[in-house]
Amino acid sequence: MTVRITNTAFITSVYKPSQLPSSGLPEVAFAGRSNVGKSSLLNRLLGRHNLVKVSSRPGFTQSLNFFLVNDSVYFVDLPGYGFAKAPKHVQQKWHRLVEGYIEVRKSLKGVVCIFDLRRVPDQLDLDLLEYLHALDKHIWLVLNKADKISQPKRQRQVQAIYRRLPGFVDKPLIISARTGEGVQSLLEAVWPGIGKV
Ligand SMILES: Nc1nc2c(ncn2[C@@H]2O[C@H](COP(=O)(O)OP(=O)(O)O)[C@@H](O)[C@H]2O)c(=O)[nH]1
Ligand SMILES: [Mg+2]
Repeated sequence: MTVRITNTAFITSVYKPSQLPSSGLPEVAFAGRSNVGKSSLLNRLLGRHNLVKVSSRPGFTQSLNFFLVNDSVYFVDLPGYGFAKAPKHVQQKWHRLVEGYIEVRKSLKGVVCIFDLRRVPDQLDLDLLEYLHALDKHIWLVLNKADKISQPKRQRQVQAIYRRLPGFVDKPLIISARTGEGVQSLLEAVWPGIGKV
């Protein structure tokens, strides 16, 4: 199945759960550590450079950004987690906002979790996967920045990451938001899980 994104539009930014738009459409959220390439991936998926702002203050942007895709699905950009320099109140706000969305949103079909192919997942990454699994949300795991690793090293790194992943996670897709590698495969993995096109 070839999935083609024909139109996209920015809909709204949500700063607290009470601002969530009413939704009759299925949603897919995108989660990742600050700097993992979430905005770059979304821009590439949506085929629009800079539709999703690349933040100059990583870890401080605390909003859910809703994009309407093909008039049928919302892609929701979640604020990045794990930015060490973010003050405690910012981290608490992250939890309130993200959990207040994920835990109540019936139309949220699943979450694309973006990890860095060069890093072995740590406890914070694993906590995210466990949290989503406990809430019965589908997880599509992708390993980004593949272009930064030479082919011979890749397989070893992929194995090291696999070993850390819980059994409920499907085989991750290897992608590069920079070169576009794997991005169409991600779209085609996600689409059937959303419902109608
Ligand atoms: N080499 C490489 N760099 C990337 C890739 N994806 C993102 N980046 C870079 O990583 C940095 C953070 O990207 P950004 O999309 O802002 O990350 P976010 O904080 O997760 O939204 C930027 O300098 C991007 O250009 C990728 O696949 N390969
Ligand atoms: Mg970003």
